[in-house]
Amino acid sequence: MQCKNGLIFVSLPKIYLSMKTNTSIFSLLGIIVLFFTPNLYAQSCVGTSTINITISAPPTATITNGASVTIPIGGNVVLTANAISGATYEWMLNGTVVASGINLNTYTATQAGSYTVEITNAAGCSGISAATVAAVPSGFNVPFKIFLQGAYATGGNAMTTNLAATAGTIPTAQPYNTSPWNYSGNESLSSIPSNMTDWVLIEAVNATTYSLVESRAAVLLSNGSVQDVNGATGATFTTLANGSSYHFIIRHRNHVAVMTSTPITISGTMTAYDFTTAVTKAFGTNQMKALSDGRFGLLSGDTNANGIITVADYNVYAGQSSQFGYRAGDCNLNRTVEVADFNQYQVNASHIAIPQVRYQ
Ligand SMILES: [Ca+2]
Ligand SMILES: [Ca+2]
Repeated sequence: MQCKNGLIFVSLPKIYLSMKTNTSIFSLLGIIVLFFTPNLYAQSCVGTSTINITISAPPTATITNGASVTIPIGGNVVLTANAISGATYEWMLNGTVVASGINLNTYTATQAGSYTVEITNAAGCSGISAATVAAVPSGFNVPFKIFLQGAYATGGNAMTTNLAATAGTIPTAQPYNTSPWNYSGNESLSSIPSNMTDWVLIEAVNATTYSLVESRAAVLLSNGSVQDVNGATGATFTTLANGSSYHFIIRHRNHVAVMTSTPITISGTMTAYDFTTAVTKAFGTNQMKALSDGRFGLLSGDTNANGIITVADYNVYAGQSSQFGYRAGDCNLNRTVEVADFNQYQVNASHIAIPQVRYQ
């Protein structure tokens, strides 16, 4: 028996030879001929010898996870190869064997790199899979669910995407690089997702002193989910400590900022902190608006984003009245500054945010 992808070396008796030249071994004939000597055919044949060569196809080796996977920090991804009973599996990371054994068709990957698996079947033939490249993000993805009152127009557990619907309205670069945020992060998008409601700015703060630790601008999707510009679910923070706890502040251009009512412990596999389920999910008293269907969202109308809804916010609105586009005075995020925006400001006027999130 010989594997199809191997070479056959035949020791030829000096004078007696008969070759079976069927199709399946014909391609090997060229190799064999190299052993011939010119005077071989001149000798008399007095017998025959038959070599039976069985060509066995190598096993197919496939890592079913696909060409790439992402391993959460501190977590793992189980890679799975096609199962062949009795076969031996050899898992490799960047070409170095990291695990091997019979029927070992899974491997728990914890490190970044290029994974392949070589499968050797019971006949001794082997095949090597295409690589699965595993990446480990350079930070923690902290997920949230957030609704904005102004964009929660019709309920249904989803916000509007009116800004994204008109190309060029939502900037591709994060917009929090001006006062009062003055956040200089370079988060940007190559294109605006059609299900994007707007940008939000998320801050991790010390769990006891509330001092700022790290900021990240991220994409707020219409379903309330926060998505990092790198595509991860959640906002990616790179300096937070695994196992440590932080409060998180959620800021939006013209809504009142909120903070998590409890600290969140950082890990590689975090579940979303859902602000929408109860007003108490926001630190302080009545810091969110009851929406039309029992959910909760950030209060609209803080057009200067300082954490207090006053006449100063009205003045921003009035100064942009009838304007179109990406405007602070567009409290309901429909791309037009109009009376409906004033109405949102008016019902929330005099609201005061907790001191931890206010700019004054
Ligand atoms: Ca204000
Ligand atoms: Ca509007």
